[in-house]
Amino acid sequence: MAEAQPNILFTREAIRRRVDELAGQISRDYAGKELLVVGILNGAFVFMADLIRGLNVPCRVDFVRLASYGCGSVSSGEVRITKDLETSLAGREVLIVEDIVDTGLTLSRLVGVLRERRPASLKVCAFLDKQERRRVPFTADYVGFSIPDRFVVGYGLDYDEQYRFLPDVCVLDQVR
Ligand code: PRP
Ligand code: 7HP
Repeated sequence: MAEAQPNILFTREAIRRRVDELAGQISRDYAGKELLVVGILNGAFVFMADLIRGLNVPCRVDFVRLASYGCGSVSSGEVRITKDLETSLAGREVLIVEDIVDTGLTLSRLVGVLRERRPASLKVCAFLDKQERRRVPFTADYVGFSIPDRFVVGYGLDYDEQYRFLPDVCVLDQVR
């Protein structure tokens, strides 16, 4: 079978404009405060790098890596931290940055775990949101783009660890 060809859904220019808007909104919401921006590895690293460079408030960064348990391609909703944060969250304004919310399992679980660490506030900024795919209720505080149920790659998002380097977000529907 021919290899799947990615088709552009969001160009790098459209992404830049939207990320700048998000950074402006976040800067206004956190004016006078210092943020701790927590990126979820691996997918969020490209978005997070652009987002923090648009902020007008001071921020620290840290990263967490998660592994989800499941049977085949079906997630059980159990999420294990395989690389934990190195920063205490107690009393800090924490913003989790994620590349995509799909079933909602990853973020609903992570938010629960991090809330127990007593941050002053805890919000989520997701670059993409696939609401049709939710298996648990989850609403991000900031969303770059809502998208339909299409498999997308690029701008940090992968298929089997490929395509993360693409500067545009592309649809790769043939993989599902
Ligand atoms: C992907 C994506 C999100 C998660 C969203 O991570 O980056 O973290 O799935 O899915 P959910 O809402 O259904 O839980 P993945 O485990 O593929 O790791 P990656 O970030 O390294 O690509
Ligand atoms: C995870 C994920 N990773 C890459 N592209 C998508 O469309 C995805 N949905 N959930």
